Amino acid sequence: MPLLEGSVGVEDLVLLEPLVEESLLKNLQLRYENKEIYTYIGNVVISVNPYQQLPIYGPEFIAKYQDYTFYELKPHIYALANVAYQSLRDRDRDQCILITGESGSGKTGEAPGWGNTWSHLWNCFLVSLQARPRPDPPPHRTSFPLFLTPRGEASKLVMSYVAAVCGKGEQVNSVKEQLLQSNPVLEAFGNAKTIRNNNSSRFGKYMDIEFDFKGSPLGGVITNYLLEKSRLVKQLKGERNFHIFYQLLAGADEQLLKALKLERDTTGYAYLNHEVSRVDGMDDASSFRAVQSAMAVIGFSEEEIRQVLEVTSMVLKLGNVLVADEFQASGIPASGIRDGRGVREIGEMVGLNSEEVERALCSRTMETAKEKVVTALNVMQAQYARDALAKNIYSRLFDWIVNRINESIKVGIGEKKKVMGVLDIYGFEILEDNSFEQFVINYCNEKLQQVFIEMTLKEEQEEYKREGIPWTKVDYFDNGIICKLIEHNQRGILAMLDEECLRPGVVSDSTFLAKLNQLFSKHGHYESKVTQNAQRQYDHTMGLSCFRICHYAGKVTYNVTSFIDKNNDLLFRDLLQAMWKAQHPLLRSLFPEGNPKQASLKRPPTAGAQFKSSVAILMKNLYSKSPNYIRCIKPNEHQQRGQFSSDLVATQARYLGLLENVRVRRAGYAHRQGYGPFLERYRLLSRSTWPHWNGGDREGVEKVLGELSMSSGELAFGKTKIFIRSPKTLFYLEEQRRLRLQQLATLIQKIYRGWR
Ligand code: AD9
Ligand code: MG
Repeated sequence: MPLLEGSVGVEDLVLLEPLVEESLLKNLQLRYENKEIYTYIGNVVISVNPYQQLPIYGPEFIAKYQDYTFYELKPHIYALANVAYQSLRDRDRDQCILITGESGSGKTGEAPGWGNTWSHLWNCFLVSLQARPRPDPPPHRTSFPLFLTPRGEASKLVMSYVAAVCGKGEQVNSVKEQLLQSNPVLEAFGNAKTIRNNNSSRFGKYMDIEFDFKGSPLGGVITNYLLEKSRLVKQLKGERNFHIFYQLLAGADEQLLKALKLERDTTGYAYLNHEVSRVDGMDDASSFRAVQSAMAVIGFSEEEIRQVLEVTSMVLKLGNVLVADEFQASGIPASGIRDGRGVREIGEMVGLNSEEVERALCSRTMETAKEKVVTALNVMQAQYARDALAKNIYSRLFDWIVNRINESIKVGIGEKKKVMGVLDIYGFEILEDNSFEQFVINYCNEKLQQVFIEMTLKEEQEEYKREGIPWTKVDYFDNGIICKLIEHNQRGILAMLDEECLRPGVVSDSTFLAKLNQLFSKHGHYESKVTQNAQRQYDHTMGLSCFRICHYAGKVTYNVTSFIDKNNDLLFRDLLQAMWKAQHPLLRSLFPEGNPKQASLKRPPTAGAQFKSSVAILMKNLYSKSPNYIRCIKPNEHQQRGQFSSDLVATQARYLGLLENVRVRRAGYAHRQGYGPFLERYRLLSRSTWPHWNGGDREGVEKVLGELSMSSGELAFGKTKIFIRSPKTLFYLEEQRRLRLQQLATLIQKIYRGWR
């Protein structure tokens, strides 16, 4: 199947010839233009966002993909979901599906009536549980002569399993419903309109879906990563705050608005960007009702929903708390709340003394062993404290919501379960100005790349072992050195950052950078102005406050400004204690460390340390499962159908390591297929197996390949599969098959004419 003019390109990039970036892009483009948005690299699915509804989804398609093996139908995520699900159910192997790609590439978001990777996967799992008769032959086989339709072996396993599932349908349905309804809730609180995507997930999500031994869903566990809380207090031009604020203001009835002390008009709120309050195609008011009912389905009580909305509205109102200059009697600048109404309303809603809130916002208490010293904050510091408080409350609320959902969907201890993990996480990021957030996101991607290479190789190795075929060593770029540069416990960049955050004395972003420059001056993957100058390299693009890391996907320059602050992520103790004193049960529960009795002198872990440990847990989790990959690609910057920007796709292909992926896949045996499907496809090439063959599948394949006089080094006969080393051999087989089909078609026409 080489790339042919007028064709739709190769379905599997393993078959690409020649294997270079240009041909890879051309192939994806050709397919995209033909509305073929999915392409394989072996068992990896590449998905290019179509930005239009394609008629390739829904129960019929799911049913079709359930009935055929991976390579029998056109590439599709249903095929991947099906393999993962069957492997989980029938081979008892826990699975994980890793969906990566940059913002807007099609990992999660939901447009009305459209689809996306996450929701298609979901539908696929859920429909997998419904019985249906075996469908007609697959669509892209219908042009084949009739006698080439696949054998009709109905899967007894599936049927017996489905029968069992149907027996306790009600319970299964309620679990499915709860799992499904977690999406609108998380999206309301964790998604926002950005310039790149109207419904962008501003957090990473990993969800373990747990099944019983028969494959029925039991429940799940969601883990969230790094909510972009800076969005809460400031949004870029053309972007919005998290959806929930707009949904609440548009959808709440008058009574609720009054209870929450809110005005409907979004322009009245400092934390909401005034130039965009509405998003095309999004109905905030009806989304609000959907979120409320989703929360109810998940099991939030009315009281809990009310409290969540109260805290949400408190955060919104905090943004309107005006801090103004004041002067102490001594003339030292201080700050005070200008219009006390906002603080009073907040106080009334969450049961807080407004004077206490004002004190906590405008001053800071330093405690030593002997005394307490209260210092006044100036306006800048007080505004900073207010915003820090709002961000802190919101991100804790988000964590609380995730935990609350988990409580509802968790599976009882002791129940034996099989697990399907689905990871939807931000892809590699290179922005114009890269900060701490990009640094940790890219660190996570570096780790995922490591998992990807190691697991792909491991998976290959295991498959060879299973099939009794000798393993050939594969050379690849090991990015362990970059991971170590960032995460090494004593000498990694994150450790250095923590050390600087904890060091007494004057610390700043520049002392942190100086430390890095000293430590990594000779590191092959680290650069800065200082290390460049030392090597007499003069690079005008490198700023004085920057360092650069040569990631596996490319070089990224990070500006260290605010690294210390963002890593510290500290909230003054006065604010913690004030929140804990609230009579509002939910708000109070978000700040347990505000309880003076529980306040420990131990510092809470830094943002970097927390992220590193959650990445470590994620990696451990992924390593314990069989991986399945969906690599999402955004074809253009304008969210437009039909546009394919080669430059943009080239960058993403590099970040996703697609060429490396194809190389690894091709290094051993480029192609493998079960004997049954292989024989079905090629048996017309041998007189022994065509038109009738009564022997076993493996002997049949031996006969076909024997007659074609293949070189023995090209093939390996595994226990259940045939392995083909080079793509050329497969091209040859395909070509022979095409010629033979032509011959047969001509023959049929002749016979048909003869009959007439
Ligand atoms: V982000 O990292 O959360 O900012 P995602 O999740 O990668 O990003 P998303 O799934 O939100 O992107 O997709 C963006 C938009 O593309 C969706 O809102 C849909 O309008 C559109 N989309 C994505 N996938 C498909 C699809 N398979 N068919 C049709 C799609 N439209
Ligand atoms: Mg998303």
